[in-house]
Amino acid sequence: MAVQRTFSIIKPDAVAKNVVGEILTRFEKAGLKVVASKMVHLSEKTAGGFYAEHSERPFFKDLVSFMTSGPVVVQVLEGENAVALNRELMGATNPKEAAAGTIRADFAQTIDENAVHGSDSETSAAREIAYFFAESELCPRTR
Ligand code: IDP
Repeated sequence: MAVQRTFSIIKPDAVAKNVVGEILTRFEKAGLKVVASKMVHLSEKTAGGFYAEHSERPFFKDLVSFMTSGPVVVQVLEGENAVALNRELMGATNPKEAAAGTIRADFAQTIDENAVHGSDSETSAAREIAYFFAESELCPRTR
């Protein structure tokens, strides 16, 4: 399996709970390397644009409102099979259905405030990384 990059957001609920470090530790312990990271407070326009594919869904307004309710930490994770590995570490979208030991099972309670986002494919990852980071902000970890 080739080395991949994926995009991850630690959402406002997890930032407010002060578990940014614990979540990043899970990525690192699983072998994913952080190759870019920053804290941002999303505007409505940025959050709405990021979740544009959900714009017709009934939960869209609440999703944008939640994602702009406080700062998030966005990062690019690199490693073998990074897209699927990150999704596995995150757990199911609904924390109530997330497997024990996953980030959402341990740090989230509800589907609308579910601690983390992770790209669902390599194509989404490339689009999402470019949405938040300039190429010059990505630091290859070759050592
Ligand atoms: P994912 O984050 O696991 O990839 P998506 O289906 O892409 O899940 O949905 C994006 C985000 O929209 C979810 O993480 C969640 O915050 C929110 N969301 C998805 N489905 C619902 C729902 O049925 N009610 C409320 N919020 C939802």
